[in-house]
Amino acid sequence: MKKINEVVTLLLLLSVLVTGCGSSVVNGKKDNAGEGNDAGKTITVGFSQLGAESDWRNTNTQSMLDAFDGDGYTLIYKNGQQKQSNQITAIRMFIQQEVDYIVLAPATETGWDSVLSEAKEAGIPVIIVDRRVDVADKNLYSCWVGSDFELEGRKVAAWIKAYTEGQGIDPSDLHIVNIQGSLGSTAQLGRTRGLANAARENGWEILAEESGDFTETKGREVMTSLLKRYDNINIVYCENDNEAIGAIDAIESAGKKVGSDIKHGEIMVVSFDAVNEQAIQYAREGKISCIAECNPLHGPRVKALIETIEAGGTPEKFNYVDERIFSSVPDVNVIIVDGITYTVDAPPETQSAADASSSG
Ligand code: GYE
Repeated sequence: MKKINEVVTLLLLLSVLVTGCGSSVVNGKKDNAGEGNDAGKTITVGFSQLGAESDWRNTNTQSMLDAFDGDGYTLIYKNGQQKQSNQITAIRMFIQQEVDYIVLAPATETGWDSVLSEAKEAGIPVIIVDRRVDVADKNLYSCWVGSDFELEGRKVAAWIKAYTEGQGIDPSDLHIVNIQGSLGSTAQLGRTRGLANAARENGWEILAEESGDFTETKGREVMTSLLKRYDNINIVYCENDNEAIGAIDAIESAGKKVGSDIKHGEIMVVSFDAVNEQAIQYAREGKISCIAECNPLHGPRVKALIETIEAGGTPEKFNYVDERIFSSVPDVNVIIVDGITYTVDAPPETQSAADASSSG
């Protein structure tokens, strides 16, 4: 019996040693001790992604997987399938697994107080990525990185204003429908606010605001029903590219033409993201008149934040990404928002060109 016990102890010891050594080699790559990690330490990151609703989202997921592939990191990825309850379950699982960091890309802003308190009690730092969380105690998370969604909306609104003024179109002749993103998400709230405020200030008519849930299918469905309800729509503000692709399909199927010549009956489509290749192509052709870029490549940014914390630093609480605005309509070269001038760029030639020049 004593002998068996000794063998078991030896085996246990061996397995601990093997796992210990394994921590310096993850996914076949050497641990990168020079970049903020302690030599030989594997950092485990639990990433709760909200879903896979759009091309933006899939590119964002890939960026995270790539950034944490090797170099002393292990990433546990969980797809929330568009449900906050799944994300809450994932976070509780990460807490049980005693991960080193939790990265959360939240579906909606509200409803995170309890689970983030649990993470805090467990001493696990939380980094929020993309959309935001609205929690009473901001200390429940370390920091956030993402886009200024309201600014994106204001940029598109500024472009609409500059373009239509240049065309001599009376503001009261703008009849806009807003195909919104998933309701309650920061991207929806900001983009909707950006348009709604501009419409009020300029005297544009917003005929309807309806959610297309950031998907092509819903975008098509919502646009089809809006075209039946209103016969004077001349601007369609889609809160992402996938919705825009669906909406364009619906407009063309109804026998109408998309484009910027709204004085001659075309229906103008504007959008957000510039990630989906089809949408960028539509922007080159003028089927989408203007796209505000929303940059999904947050993997390396999240990694840099973790490295700052690992090195004993405190990252900035809110980290914004710089973004551009694209149009192939020649009339508007610059827009001004809050006294800042943004040049309006030609849509990128390829998706990789868009990624390559996206820094910030
Ligand atoms: O614009 C949309 C995605 O939160 C910025 O979510 C993100 C938005 C993005 O589904 O395509």
